[in-house]
Amino acid sequence: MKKLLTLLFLTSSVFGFAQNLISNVSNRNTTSLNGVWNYIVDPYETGYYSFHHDVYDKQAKPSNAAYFNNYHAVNKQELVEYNFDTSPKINIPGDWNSQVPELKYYEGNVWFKKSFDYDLKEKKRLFVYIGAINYKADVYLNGKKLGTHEGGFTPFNYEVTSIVKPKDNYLVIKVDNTRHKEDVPTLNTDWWNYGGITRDVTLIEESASFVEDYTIQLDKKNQNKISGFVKINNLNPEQNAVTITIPELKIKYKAKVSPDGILKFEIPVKNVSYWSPENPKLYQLGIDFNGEKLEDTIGFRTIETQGDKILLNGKQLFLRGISIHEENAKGGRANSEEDALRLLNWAKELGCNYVRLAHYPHNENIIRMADKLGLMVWEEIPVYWTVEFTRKETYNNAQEQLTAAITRDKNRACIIIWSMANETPISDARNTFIQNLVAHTKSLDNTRLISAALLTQTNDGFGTINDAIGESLDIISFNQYLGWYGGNLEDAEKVLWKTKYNKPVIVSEFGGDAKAGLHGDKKERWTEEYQEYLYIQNLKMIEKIPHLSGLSPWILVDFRSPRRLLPGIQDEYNRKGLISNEGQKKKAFYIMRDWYEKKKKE
Ligand code: GCB
Repeated sequence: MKKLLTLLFLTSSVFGFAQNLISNVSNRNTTSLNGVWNYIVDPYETGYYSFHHDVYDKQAKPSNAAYFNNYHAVNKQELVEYNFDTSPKINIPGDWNSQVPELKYYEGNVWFKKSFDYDLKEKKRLFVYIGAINYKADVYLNGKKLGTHEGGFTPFNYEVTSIVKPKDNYLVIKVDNTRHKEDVPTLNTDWWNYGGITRDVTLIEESASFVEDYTIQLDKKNQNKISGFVKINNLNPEQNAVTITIPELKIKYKAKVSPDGILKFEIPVKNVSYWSPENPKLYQLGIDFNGEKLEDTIGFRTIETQGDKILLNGKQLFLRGISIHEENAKGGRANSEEDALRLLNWAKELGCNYVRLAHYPHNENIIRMADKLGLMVWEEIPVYWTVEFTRKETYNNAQEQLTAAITRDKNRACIIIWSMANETPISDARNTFIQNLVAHTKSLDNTRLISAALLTQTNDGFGTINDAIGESLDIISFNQYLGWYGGNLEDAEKVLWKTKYNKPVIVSEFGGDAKAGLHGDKKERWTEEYQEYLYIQNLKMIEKIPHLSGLSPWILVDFRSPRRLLPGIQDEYNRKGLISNEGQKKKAFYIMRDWYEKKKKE
């Protein structure tokens, strides 16, 4: 067994890939490594490359100069040019831009170190789980490389069973948030490139064989059946019995896991109280395996389209939404439950039953909070504007981010839509890229709807939605900015929309900037009155869009963006929020709230 684990570890460290993702971390036996970490800003990657640019972690002989070795001089004569323990401190999780004033604009390399003790009992296994690092992470424990991970908004984990010691472990992570054309996202985004370890770092302790992942959902075609799988990590064929319990539904289902470690199941159910915004019912679930119980709270609902309608639990509904970026009250990356409540309570106040979490997978806390509060969710990956659609590695990167998001969140009833992309320019390569993502999503989860925020054209008083990728999507979503990037607000009502698809339509974005507290004429840009008028006029037009099934105006709260530089007005904030970053509601907030109030009564 130990040999097998060592082999597994060696394989992963040689190739440096993240291992199978462990899901439902918050209900496992964990130790948090959040808190104060030391950091070293390393613009020249001095701790990673020798002076002739050889990579230290590929050299046979460990170098004391490599930062991941966390070396300390043994006498006063020795030359060592770094020291984590006397380096500055930072809070993890947290981006460096909002915590360290000198690093506000920094894009590059920073090393982080956390020391800890851990008493791992015989036969137990230990994993390091990292919620997200933006963008690239090289992770080392006690000088050994665990792997490299790319993608700023998805979790990953590594087994450290054979490396961890009872005392003085040092976890060292090199984080690089340099932007590259071939990455996902690419060079250009309308949000701040917050760098750092932006989500929780957790140690997970497990037995030799354990429940790594599972899915449990109402069957898409039969509401009297729950189906899914349980996946065991390192199955021992002698101990293969799993029991799934949902006491409130009187379910106690026992079965044996097949030798490949997977149990596929279908369980009949009766009298389910379906999850919905009005009734966000979550059931207590238990998965017993080898004398250990993994718990979760899970809601059951169906989501489907029929012609141009969206049906939740068989009933038509309108998505009263709002778009949200993952930003906290201080202008940094959000992560905590408190951050989630701040944003989602505002969405509720606006009258929403739905949120678009743009433009990348948000943290798990906000997803779980939406599940509890009864807010349906659109989850997205950062295939934003342009990426290198013809490049295979770029596709693989996008697909990996999608896989991690689905693996983490597939048991949350709140998630109803997986979004593949935002405002991507039409080309054959882009179509293939998105079609492949759609096929991949369906292979992992066939219970939810698939969409992408598309671009449209408005000509001669007509708006047309004719992007060919619509064929592959369940919902036709598009962003449009009439009265902000073009078009005449007075005439908004006269603009008529046409689409060739008999599918539900969502206006995934519309809006305009206003500086909270700036007042003037409705024709004066940046004033609250302009934004208010823009909402009034856009809503008159939107009401008439054929097949309209929902909206997510852009955006709930003003957010930081390096593209928004107008002094005295934008000051590095995109001001399209209905609420300012300081929490002040703008006039348009009330227009949208009243419209949703009216919509509720229809
Ligand atoms: C868009 C993008 C969004 C931008 C927004 C804007 O179409 O999808 O990320 O922030 O426009 O404010 O221009």
